[in-house]
Amino acid sequence: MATPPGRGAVALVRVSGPDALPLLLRICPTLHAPPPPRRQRLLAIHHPETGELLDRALVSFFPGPGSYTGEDTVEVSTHGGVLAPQLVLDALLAAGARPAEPGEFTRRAYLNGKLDLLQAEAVLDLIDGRSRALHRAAVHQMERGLSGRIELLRSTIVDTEALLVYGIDFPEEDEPPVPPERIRRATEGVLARIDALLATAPEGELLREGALVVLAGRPNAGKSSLFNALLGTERAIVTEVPGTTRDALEASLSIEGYPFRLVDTAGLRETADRVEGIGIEVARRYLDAAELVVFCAEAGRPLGDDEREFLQTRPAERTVLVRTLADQARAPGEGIPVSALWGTGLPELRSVLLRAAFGGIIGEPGEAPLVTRERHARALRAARSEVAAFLESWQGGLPMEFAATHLRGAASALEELLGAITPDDVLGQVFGQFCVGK
Ligand SMILES: Nc1nc2c(ncn2[C@@H]2O[C@H](COP(=O)(O)OP(=O)(O)OP(=O)(O)O)[C@@H](O)[C@H]2O)c(=O)[nH]1
Ligand SMILES: [Mg+2]
Repeated sequence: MATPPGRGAVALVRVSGPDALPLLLRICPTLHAPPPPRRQRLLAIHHPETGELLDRALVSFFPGPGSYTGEDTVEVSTHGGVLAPQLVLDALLAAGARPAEPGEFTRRAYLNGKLDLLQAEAVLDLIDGRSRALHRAAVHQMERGLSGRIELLRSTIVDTEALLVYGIDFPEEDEPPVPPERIRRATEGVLARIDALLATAPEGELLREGALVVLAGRPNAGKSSLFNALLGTERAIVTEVPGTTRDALEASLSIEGYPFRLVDTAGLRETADRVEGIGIEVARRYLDAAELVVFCAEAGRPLGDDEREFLQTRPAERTVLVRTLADQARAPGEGIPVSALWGTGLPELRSVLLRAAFGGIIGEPGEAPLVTRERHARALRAARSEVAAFLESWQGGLPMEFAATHLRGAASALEELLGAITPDDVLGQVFGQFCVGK
């Protein structure tokens, strides 16, 4: 089943494999010959054993290898809802099909060379992504943006290796066939390009989960009001009673298409109240995990010792001081003045958060490839350390044969990234995240 269950105009059931066409013929008794490829036909679908009419559906046949999976594929667009698609699926199973595993269609496409592993992951991001920024990165990656870069790096490394091996095989040549300068330049260029890709990894990976932004400060500082103002809805309870928020509240927020997870927390103070104390513990755990902390202090009053200490113990580049209730103060003091009541200062705060969380990659997606998964970063780091090890042993005068093995190591790390040689458990991990039917 390629579409989610539930009420809808149409649902799509797909079959892939060498028996796709015979199975179709079994559930469409009015069809006596293969239908013309890649054309839709309206056909009656019957149960192969009982003969019961189940639906009238649009059916198309995609012969391999020109299909998504590279195999013969049949698509049946039934009426939507719960029953029609399920009964058509049951009919196909009765005719001899078996249910697909999660991600099996894309896995087969990958195994049949229709896309590489980076593209397969991009398909997953396109389906699961909730932010425009991740969508742009996924579309770019599906068009082989990252794959192209990785292939270029790999071929530079393999070419360099070939030059060295040539030198090893024909040592008696007077003229050294490989100018050392050329090797040095090529490998240093590879290092620089790997570093540029790796530099996008921390922010690229945030595109998937969203950057965790935690609102913190004393009770009554206006955290919940700011939370609501940023979200544009009255999610959190706001009162003039200090200690109103007890539990942490989390919500998704998009700033110019970049994903954030915004968290409102209990005000920080010494308390004898057991419930409030637990809430403050929860707040501290969020603070430890936060990408960014927005520290709220009312405008127009000097910061207290507790507040100064908080600010001093946190990394400055990941902490934003805002002065809340700015509509009530003439001189707000250090920090970004905001008024949740009037909405003033919110555009400035949004833009500071956007730059702090995604500054390194803003404007990049669509043009430059991004590293969006830990798997990619790991492979790139492995390739980088092999290339660095090569340079070191080569310049240190170690035997060529020995130095060259590092280049082989770097090339295979990149091949694994593309999925050219990939252990089964990696494949299981990648495709296990897919929904059934993709
Ligand atoms: N005038 C004005 N009042 C505000 C503003 N923001 C919050 N307040 C008031 O300040 C009081 C406290 O606001 P909350 O948002 O509940 O503060 P909090 O930091 O979440 O408080 P706790 O949950 O107790 O930690 C409420 O009476 C709000 O109406 C603002 O921008 N302007
Ligand atoms: Mg609150």
